[in-house]
Amino acid sequence: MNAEEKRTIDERLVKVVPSDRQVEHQKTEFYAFVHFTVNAFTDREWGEGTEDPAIFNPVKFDASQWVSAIKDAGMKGLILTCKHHDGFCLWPSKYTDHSVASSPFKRDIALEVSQECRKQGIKFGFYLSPWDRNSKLYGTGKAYDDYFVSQLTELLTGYGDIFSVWFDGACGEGENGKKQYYDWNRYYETVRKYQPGACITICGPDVRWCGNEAGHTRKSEWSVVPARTRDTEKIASLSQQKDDAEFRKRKITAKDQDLGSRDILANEQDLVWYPAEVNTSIRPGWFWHESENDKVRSLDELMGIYNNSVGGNATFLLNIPPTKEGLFHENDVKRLHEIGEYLRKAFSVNLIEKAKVTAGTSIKELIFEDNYEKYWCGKAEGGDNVIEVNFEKPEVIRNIVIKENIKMSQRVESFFVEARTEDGFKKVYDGTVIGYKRIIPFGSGLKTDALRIVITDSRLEPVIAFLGVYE
Ligand code: FUL
Repeated sequence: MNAEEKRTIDERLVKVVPSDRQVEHQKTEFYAFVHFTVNAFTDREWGEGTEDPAIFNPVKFDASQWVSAIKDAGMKGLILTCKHHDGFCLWPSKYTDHSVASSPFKRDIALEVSQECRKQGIKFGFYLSPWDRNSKLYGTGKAYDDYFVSQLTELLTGYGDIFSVWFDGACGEGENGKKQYYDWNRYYETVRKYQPGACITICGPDVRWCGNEAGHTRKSEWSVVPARTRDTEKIASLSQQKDDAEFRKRKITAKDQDLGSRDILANEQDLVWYPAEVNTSIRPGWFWHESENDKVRSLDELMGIYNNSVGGNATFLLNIPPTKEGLFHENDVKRLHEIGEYLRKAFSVNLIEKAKVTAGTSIKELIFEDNYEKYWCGKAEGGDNVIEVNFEKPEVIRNIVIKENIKMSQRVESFFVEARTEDGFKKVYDGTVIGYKRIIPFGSGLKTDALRIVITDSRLEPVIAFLGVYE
């Protein structure tokens, strides 16, 4: 690719920018998934849909315990499984008896959680499984879609502002000959109508599944991707019902490693802003199992996922399953507290405050505050894009944070970081993309009195909104 071809492609790529709802969603960064249904009482991961609501009785349920614990972890949102594949509703839906209303517990869990979120300044969202193993209507086509849209509307209109509507792609193997082709567009219109600020996630146009449930992340996560990437989960959900020809010939899967490099996008006509969300559980299962109380993942592992997701141009959705009593288990609460402590310490003292920051001239004022109003814009034709940070005396650095102004697209393709040593500047990190945020951890610390961030390739001018260097 020569310089002119590159410029032509880049001009097209940087025109792709996020919607306001996508910017707000990305800023949520780290938020909780809460998987709760009859499964907590049956020790299962997928309920059958035949469970008696009488078994659902979380006697100690306390929304404030959940919300306080996730807030303590530094999370900014909560997504509740209001209906999982078993069809049991955590709210008293008018359209089915298979809900909390038929349980001895009776209370509207979705309402109590959404109200507590609002009270504590946490965004609320919900997971609503299209696959429903309880509903007699499932597999009947429009009648089921009507049912689904009615339930969706209840959740979109009765529970305040919703930041994420999470549509799951799983739908089993089309058991008992039941096949339901979801009317996705109708679902999307319903969400847009009642909650225009909500992102429609996974089987939806706003936020993309990262491709695994283990917490693995890509080295280079791009938010500008081919428009047809939006269909991969919808098509995959069909494939689970039948060996669909469209599915077999699809070229993009959520597992592909490169979704958005220049080479991949060069021949794509339609492009979209479609950022990734990394979803995984704090334990092996999505739902609570007594046998997993001692299998809560380590702080190290979870912070590794945090750094690679929030700090790798994605968001991080971490699941914490309540016990059958309706509380988060003490081992999970303890880990959430440790996460919060770690994050508060890791990102509290920004040494930039007392440094000189230059790129030719001083740019400190432009990249010190974490916002998109002030930013530093480099040069389009490489070479000169070096940000230099000088401290008065050597400092011990544990984390560097760099953010692009994503309102002007995702531009940086490659960069590296150098630190001054007794023998001059030495490379300490080799990076690819930045995007919303790049976190560069230095473990026990890097001692230096000067840093250089050298942007070696970018789509037109690199636009850096924030730089943080933390002790
Ligand atoms: C999957 C579901 O089948 C799991 O039970 C879980 O809800 C996970 C987040 O999505 O598709």
